[in-house]
Amino acid sequence: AGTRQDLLDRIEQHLRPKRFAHVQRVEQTAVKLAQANNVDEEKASIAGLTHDYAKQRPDEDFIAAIKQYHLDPELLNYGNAIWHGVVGAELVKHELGIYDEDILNAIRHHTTGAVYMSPLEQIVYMADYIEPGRDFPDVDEARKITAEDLGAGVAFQTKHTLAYLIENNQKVYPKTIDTYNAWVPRYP
Ligand code: DGI
Ligand code: FE
Ligand code: FE
Ligand code: FE
Repeated sequence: AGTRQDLLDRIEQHLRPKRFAHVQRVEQTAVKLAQANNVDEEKASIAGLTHDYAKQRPDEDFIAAIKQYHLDPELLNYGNAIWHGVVGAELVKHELGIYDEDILNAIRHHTTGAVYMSPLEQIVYMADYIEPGRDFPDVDEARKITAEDLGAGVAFQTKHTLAYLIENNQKVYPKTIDTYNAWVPRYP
């Protein structure tokens, strides 16, 4: 137990092959961003591999965890898109035995961002967005901005994600709006 291979095996057990390939690309991208930003590479590796650990769990597992771990009941009004990070971090903690709060916060905040994000949290948020398998119109611009300034990358993603949600009439999680207010006006 405790080896990298054990962790990979346990993650692979919970993910379909495409999702497992994604988390390995996020790991590689996160490690590169860690090197460039003086962040612990091992934490970047573990957080990248585990960020979507809970993505393919049934809704019932999240609902049970929200109750068991006394998370904000308001979460019950959302769904997998929000749960797999915020609630998923609790499953990573209790099932995989990862207790590092910086890693857990990186998982918690990887979808919505947060007002305060540590350098590791910013790295996982960005690695998920720009990993080499991502293909959307602005991704090359996002990669370039993130290579120059990690925080500017966070602002770029936050703005584009919120615009996308609004354009598609999707429900916006209030913390996503808080992230927008904290980050986007800082990088005009
Ligand atoms: O899990 P991934 O697909 O790798 O990526 P992710 O966890 O960053 O994003 C999952 C989805 O969540 C993505 O399509 C954008 C969406 N999302 C982000 N913020 C919000 C949101 N969806 C809703 N409904 N509300 C939000 O505030
Ligand atoms: Fe995710
Ligand atoms: Fe993301
Ligand atoms: Fe992801």
